[in-house]
Amino acid sequence: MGVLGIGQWNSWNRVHFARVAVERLHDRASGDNAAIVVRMTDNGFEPNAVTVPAGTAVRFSNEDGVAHWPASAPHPVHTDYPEFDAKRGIAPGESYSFVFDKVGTWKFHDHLNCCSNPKWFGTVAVQ
Ligand SMILES: [Cu+2]
Repeated sequence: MGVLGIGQWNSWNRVHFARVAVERLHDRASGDNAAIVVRMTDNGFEPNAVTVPAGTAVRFSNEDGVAHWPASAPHPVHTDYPEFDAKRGIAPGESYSFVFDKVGTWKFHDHLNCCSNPKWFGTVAVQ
């Protein structure tokens, strides 16, 4: 039918919310007060679009096997929001946090894997 049974949905939900809880615990443990986590995995940025209030830290967490470099549009100059630029590749297991103070919709990309694959693009909407 293409529609998830309630059992499957509950199971997905449990896994999803457990993961969010673990990320929040990790933030507290590491002293990083990021409220929002964007994971960098083999699937690209997950999620690839987030909406946050101004003043929110977003943590780009590298859970992939190779380095990634989040930076604002446009490639290669990153002038839309120059401060939003990791300025280096973030190694596997490391993360880059940035506090978004400027209201707007900020496109970003992985500077090291730009720009043929859509999975390495995303947006942060700051309200
Ligand atoms: Cu770039």
